[in-house]
Amino acid sequence: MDDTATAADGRTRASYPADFLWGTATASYQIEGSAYADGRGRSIWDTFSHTPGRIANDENGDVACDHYRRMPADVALMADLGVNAYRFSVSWPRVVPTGAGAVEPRGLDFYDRVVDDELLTHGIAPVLTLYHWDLPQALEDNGGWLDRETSYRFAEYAGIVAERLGDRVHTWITLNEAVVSATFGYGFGTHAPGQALLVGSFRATHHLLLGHGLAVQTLRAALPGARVGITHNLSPVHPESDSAADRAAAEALDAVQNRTYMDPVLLGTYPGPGATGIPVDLSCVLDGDLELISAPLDVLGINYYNPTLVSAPGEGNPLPFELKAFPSAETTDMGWPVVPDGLREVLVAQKERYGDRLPPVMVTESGVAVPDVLVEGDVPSVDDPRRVAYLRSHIAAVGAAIDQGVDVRGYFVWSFLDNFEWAEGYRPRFGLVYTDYPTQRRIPKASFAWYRSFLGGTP
Ligand code: IFM
Repeated sequence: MDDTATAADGRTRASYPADFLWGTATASYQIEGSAYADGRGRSIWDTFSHTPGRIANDENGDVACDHYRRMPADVALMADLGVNAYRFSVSWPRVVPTGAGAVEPRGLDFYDRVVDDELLTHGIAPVLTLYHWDLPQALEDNGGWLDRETSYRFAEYAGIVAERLGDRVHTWITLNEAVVSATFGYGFGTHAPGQALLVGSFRATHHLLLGHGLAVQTLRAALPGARVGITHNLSPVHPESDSAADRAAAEALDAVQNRTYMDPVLLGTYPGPGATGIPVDLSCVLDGDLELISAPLDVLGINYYNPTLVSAPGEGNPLPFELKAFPSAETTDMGWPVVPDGLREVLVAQKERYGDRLPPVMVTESGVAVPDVLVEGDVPSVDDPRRVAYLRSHIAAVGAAIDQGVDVRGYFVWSFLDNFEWAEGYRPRFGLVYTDYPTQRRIPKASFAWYRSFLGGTP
């Protein structure tokens, strides 16, 4: 093995549990394209991205990485990478075009081919996310996640996918990052469906989590042996100083962005206005909801990108905290600080906070956007040493968390391919594989070679 194909602290793949899942991750709207193919319905991201001014350069996911048509070759490349797991999401409007009622068999056929013909044939475990933000537009037209009925439609859709793919999926993830769906989609309006309700977005938060609970119930009934979980995006929150006011601000933001999603799932409670300092209307939480939402899980997915720094609010700020720039030597193309130890910290913090209620954990996303440059030549190449360093340091952080007693079972690099980065469009490149959008060529980057080598292949 290449000497440098170790984590930053010298760990090798063999330093991690033998059955550890080493994977990579994508999401349907970000890579598939073929937005009008095979009976696929509209999603809120089709509408949003076709609304002028919403996405950088008015880009959209109509074509994206053309993965819907190139899927077998993409999975073959993934097999060459040497991963033993792949996290992808199913597009709800591809399977149930209007979100309820008629099922589109060609949509299910596609995911059946992904799982059976390609992933399992190559010995790659399918980790399937049911909802990575592409809500059918027809459901949004009836209120979207602000409407309780959407939670029930989500559970029905989960049952449809379970019936078709059930026994072959290694791990089911209900929702990806409910905090982002609710906060950016319904709170600030910078993501689809573009509603800026601020504190009123809590209805979306609750109905997303209720949808999770109902989907877990459906999956358990349909697939008694299934491994089921949810993925949250967590960020450790640091106070700017040790003052009581700054520490209180950090606790408030931690309650808003982390505990509002973790507590209901693991403890069956919301932190509430006393902890968040924000007057949330909890009237949408009905009797029995939290019991459903907190049904035991087999796995908890954690996506980590960066920590957050806050101080007490300044004059005129109505919030109980004020965001500050986190000091770091390096900032990504998303403007995020690079702080590898934050991954260890956030994993250990969950163990400390939730104890035995925390199920085994998987890092379902970890990765970095850097300004990659394609060098043409006999063999086109992309040298991305910053991504290699990022992966080495974050994989080491996972090892350190395991040393501290956290039961981590997997690590998934975000992302396999450069893809549609939501409101930022195609500029940020997160992939191990460079997507040359005009030609749809795939060019494995130096980080692909590094990960391949770490996983035991030749660089
Ligand atoms: O691209 C996104 C992904 O869809 C969800 N988690 C964060 C990634 C980077 O922003």
